[in-house]
Amino acid sequence: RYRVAIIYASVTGNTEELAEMVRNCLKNYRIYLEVYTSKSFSVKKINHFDAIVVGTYTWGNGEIPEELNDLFNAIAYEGNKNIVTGVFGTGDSFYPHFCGAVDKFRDMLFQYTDLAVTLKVELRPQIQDKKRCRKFADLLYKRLLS
Ligand code: FMN
Repeated sequence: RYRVAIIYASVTGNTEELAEMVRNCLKNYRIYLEVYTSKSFSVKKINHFDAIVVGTYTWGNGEIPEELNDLFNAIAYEGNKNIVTGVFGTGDSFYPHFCGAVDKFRDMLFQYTDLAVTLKVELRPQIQDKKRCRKFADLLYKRLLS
């Protein structure tokens, strides 16, 4: 079984809810799944996983949250093309850089890992986002198999 980690940061709970949705969808696959907040995850463990899924909100002017900087830098530094990755996030389209942190992770993960999938959600995830989460999980798993 593949080892998969979801690592997320959330202040007001939107990204946490989305992480829960993604977790529920990934449960349907034959994987070992572990869920961490950015604070509970040690970046030394990155290479213990076959896939890493990052969940992020967006701060400032399209910025990555402070508490995800270590993870961002560690993944870029390790540069492991064998690790399958995905990134999901919540944001507010009121801001000029909607889910800017997802874009920043996407560009880095594409360069340094085997990026499989991304997902952006407006604020709190809704029922209709479940379908998008299922697709997210499916694309991630398919990349693990390929
Ligand atoms: N959302 C964006 O899409 N782009 C932004 O640039 C952005 N900047 C923000 C700046 C501040 C000061 C605050 C309070 C929110 C900002 N947001 C932005 C919205 C949050 O990313 C959004 O509310 C998110 O769902 C919060 O996630 P959380 O509930 O997991 O903490």
